[in-house]
Amino acid sequence: MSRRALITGITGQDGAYLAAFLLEQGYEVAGFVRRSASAEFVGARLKWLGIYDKVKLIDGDILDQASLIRGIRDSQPDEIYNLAAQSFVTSSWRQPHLTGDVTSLGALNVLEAMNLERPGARFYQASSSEMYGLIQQPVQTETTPFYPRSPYAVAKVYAHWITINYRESFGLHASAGILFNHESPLRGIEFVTRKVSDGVARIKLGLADKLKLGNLEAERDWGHAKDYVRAMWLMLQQDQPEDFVIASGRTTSVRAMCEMAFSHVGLNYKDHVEVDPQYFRPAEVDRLIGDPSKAKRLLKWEPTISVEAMISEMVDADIRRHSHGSVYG
Ligand code: NAP
Ligand code: F7E
Repeated sequence: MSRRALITGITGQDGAYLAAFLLEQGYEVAGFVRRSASAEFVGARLKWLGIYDKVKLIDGDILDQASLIRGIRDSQPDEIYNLAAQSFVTSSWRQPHLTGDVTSLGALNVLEAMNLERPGARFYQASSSEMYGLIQQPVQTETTPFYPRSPYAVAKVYAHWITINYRESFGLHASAGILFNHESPLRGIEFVTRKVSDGVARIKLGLADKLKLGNLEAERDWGHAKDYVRAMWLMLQQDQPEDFVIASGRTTSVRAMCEMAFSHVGLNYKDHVEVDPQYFRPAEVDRLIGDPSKAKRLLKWEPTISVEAMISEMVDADIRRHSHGSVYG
């Protein structure tokens, strides 16, 4: 009999790639979808990957405990991946309370529902490198202290520790993956890599001339979402639940990423990028770089897609998207 997985956040970037990966492994895949007045746009990423009809979508909101309990009872999952979050850092200052509810207490709601209905299942929590914030060590590992710098990151610290607490309190097989930034053509347009790939495509096609960005000196350890969802699954295949840093081990500035994206289509970013202070953050995370040694050693996980290859793929996808007028490629 095939194994069953349940994903919160299945309509997001990672949820879509994870669903595709699990289907390839032979899983039955279900995911929670919250009510939207624009139902025709729900599941656009799943459609782009050609798997919309292969997954079971269950009505549920991470803030609605009863819907989580019902969904877990009905789908009887062997593995539960908690990816749902208000995940855009900038929005977390504009909607701090909502971010706290969804991103921190949402994780608690899923853990509680699992503990009540399916305590033998395995649980994955989507923790984030944003928790390191004002970095306390030059290269961040599983033991580096956290110093969160946004309401989003503070909420993720709660979700991270409540996952560990439920593992230690109730013996749940619950693991947290501390994932560094990962991107793809399915990345939301508000995040900087996708904003840049979309901007490059528009400029190349003559639809725009300038791209306004914030802090070009920020540095991130970027990888590809396809590689990172594989790591989530590998964590749940371990006999013992544990927490892992998933990163490439290399950091790139926003400026250097712009240079990669524009030069891919023969343009110079200096001719098009303008700094606009409206995109500066109240508190910035200047530099992140992760050490994935533990994941390499225990999970045998390795990233396979470089930041250059990923940015080129994203620019090409956005050029196709603008040429064909489709949402995702
Ligand atoms: P994303 O594209 O923003 O997707 C977020 C998902 O959460 C969407 O499916 C969204 O549904 C869902 N969601 C939001 N509020 C919800 C609610 N109240 N009830 C149910 N579902 C809700 O994020 P992502 O990039 O795939 O990231 C996945 C997870 O990993 C997130 O928890 C994120 O914080 C974390 N993370 C991401 C990165 C990264 O670099 N991508 C790194 C570390 C950690 P709608 O489609 O309805 O909005
Ligand atoms: O910003 C700078 C910005 O919004 C990256 C989420 O998935 O990864 C993501 O969070 C950097 C920041 O991602 C613009 O100031 C400059 O320093 O792409 P981002 P993020 O904030 O790192 C972590 C791991 C998560 O967990 C989150 O969920 O780029 N930047 N100019 C800009 N950023 C944006 N968005 N837009 C700009 O115009």
